[in-house]
Amino acid sequence: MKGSFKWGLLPLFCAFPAFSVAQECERPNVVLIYADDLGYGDLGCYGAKGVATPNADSLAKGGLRFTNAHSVASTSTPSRYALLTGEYPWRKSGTDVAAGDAAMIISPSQYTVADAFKDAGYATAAFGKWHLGLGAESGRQNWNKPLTPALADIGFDYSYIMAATADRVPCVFIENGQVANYDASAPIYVSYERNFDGEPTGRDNPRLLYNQRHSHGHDMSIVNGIGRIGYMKGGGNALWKDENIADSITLKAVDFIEKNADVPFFMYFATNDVHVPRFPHERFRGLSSMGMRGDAIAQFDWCVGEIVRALRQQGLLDNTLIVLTSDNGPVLDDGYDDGAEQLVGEHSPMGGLCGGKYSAFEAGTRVPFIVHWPAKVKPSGISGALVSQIDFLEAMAKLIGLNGCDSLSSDGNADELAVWLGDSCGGRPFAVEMASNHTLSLIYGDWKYIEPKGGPAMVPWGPKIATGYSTEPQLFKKIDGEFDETRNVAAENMDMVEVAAKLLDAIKSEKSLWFKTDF
Ligand code: NG6
Ligand code: CA
Repeated sequence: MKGSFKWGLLPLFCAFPAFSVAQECERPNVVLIYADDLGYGDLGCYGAKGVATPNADSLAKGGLRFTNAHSVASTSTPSRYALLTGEYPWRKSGTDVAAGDAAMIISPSQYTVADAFKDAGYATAAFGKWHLGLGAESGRQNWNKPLTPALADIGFDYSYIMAATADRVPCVFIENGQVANYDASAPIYVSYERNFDGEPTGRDNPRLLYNQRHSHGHDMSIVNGIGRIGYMKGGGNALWKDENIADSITLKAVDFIEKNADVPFFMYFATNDVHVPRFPHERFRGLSSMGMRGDAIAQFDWCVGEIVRALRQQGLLDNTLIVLTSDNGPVLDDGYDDGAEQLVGEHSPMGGLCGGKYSAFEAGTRVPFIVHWPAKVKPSGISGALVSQIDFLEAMAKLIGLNGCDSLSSDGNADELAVWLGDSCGGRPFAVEMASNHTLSLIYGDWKYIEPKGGPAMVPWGPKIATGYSTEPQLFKKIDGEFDETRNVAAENMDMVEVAAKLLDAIKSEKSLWFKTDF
């Protein structure tokens, strides 16, 4: 049985008694703009150098910008899983970075944020990067037929997505569970085990990599002159061109906004930018001083601008809640020779923090987080409150008048909505994050604890990123408002290590702990 939310006392109205009657009558649209690998320092309003992001900056100027917001993991699949379900990814096996032929990771019986919006009468849609699997059985999908289960089974009325990532096959868009623009003359076959006879690979045919060469991995099938992870055959006219991905998903999203202007809607808009392969459209080339990675940030910002423009054109901007954030922290060389390392210059994608994508250190999960809703959220706000994407489902359910979880307990907390909207500056007492080897970190007040688990000090397969892994407990203290992750103070503060370890154990063992403990 799928879980559901109980209706609040005023199901048709917003859950805020402070609202004016006019606002109560009209629940907001919700647009989640979910960037990929966009670092804490990658937007102008977070101090970016070498690239301008006027559209994201103007959302920050017109809304509330958070400086201590976290994704739930430092890689994509687990972060997305947590955001959509409200459950920590480490509670469920199979939520690590998914292959392009992974079966659907969120079970149709699980309650998702899309289900919540649907229950509240919203139109729902997902665009762009999915990376949470499709179909019933890994590696057994027939890509030439409708795939089930797909996004319609977890609450999305409409979807136009990439099955996994741009660097993983199959390199086609999936619209409502079927390959978009399907080309019957080129049936699609996918394998993550072996190549198909006669198909070139990046490993054996480097001269066919005319658009971008790999630096590590990404040497299997070649699509659009770029090597990928995994093998595929066919696709024909349905194959995407990397330089058009941002345009394709944005056009579909704008179309959705226009078609649903008269009903409340929830839109999950997950960009490929700024994930690898970074191959922005020609018109963005050279807009930054940082080569492809910076230009991909400019392209991301263009997408933001187009969505805002469409909302404004439809007269919807005032009563649309936009949340702009990222699935995990940044990486420079993530497997392609795109000049990211060489051209980064003065820019700090990590915003000066330690670590990056994959890491247990702060830059792994500290992400940009901007909330914009002119009808409700005051402009030009900056909040240092500790917030986490784990609360998205609960906060959204509260926003739309669903009140309390019926049959599922969640790791999120609905009351955080007040923080997200700037009505409270409290924030979470703690946040838990997962690094790529499943090391958990706990932020608790002025302390950050990284549990002892062990692992290499640097990401071992290519990216030059410190992992934060250790066999010893690590404890970092906030100094001048920021954790000093260069100095492990565990030995001098064993009492605090004990408190943090105990709290983390308690969180691991009980979902509803939040409601039972007085922090
Ligand atoms: C890694 C890929 C990397 C990226 C990452 C997932 C290699 C060598 N590296 O395995 O390029 O795809 O997985 O990134 O294959 S995420 O943002 O979707 O989690
Ligand atoms: Ca990512």
